[in-house]
Amino acid sequence: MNARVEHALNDQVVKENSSSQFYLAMASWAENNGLNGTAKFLYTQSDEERFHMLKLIKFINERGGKAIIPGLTQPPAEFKNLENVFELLLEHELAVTDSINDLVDICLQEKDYSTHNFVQWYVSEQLEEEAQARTILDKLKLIGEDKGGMYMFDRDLENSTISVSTQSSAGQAK
Ligand code: OFO
Repeated sequence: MNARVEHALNDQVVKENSSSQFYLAMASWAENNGLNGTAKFLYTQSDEERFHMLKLIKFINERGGKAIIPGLTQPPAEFKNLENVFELLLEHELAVTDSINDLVDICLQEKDYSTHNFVQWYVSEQLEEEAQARTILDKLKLIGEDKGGMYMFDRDLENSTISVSTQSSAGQAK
């Protein structure tokens, strides 16, 4: 495997790992603040990010590279409020998108078209996740301080079809 591509893929492993830990911390915070639907959604998101990491690890190893398993970084334990959680989540996703775009660029520069093809799955995933985070943030802005609205939001997120899209992408991964 091309060394520069291998290095970039391993960098992406680190990022997916940190996404998983970050969303796990958000899920735990939500659970401790009575937002069980949001917690369920974020626990699923965290699992999803771990799955993204595993998909990269397997790809690197199957292509003759060597996947490096990263250590865990301590994510924050406290968040200001739910809006702040999803603002941070969107900000994080935007940074991951930049990193995926860099990866695409490196694949093209190195003429590694099969990795380029593999990475397209992550390009679509990022589009979906950014759109999802923006939709949730818009809803939270509408709700503002309305406690009844927040109750409904949390209940809706628990039953959200958003988890359907994450399951279907997990299904593609094996
Ligand atoms: Fe890994 O999908 Fe976003 O970060």
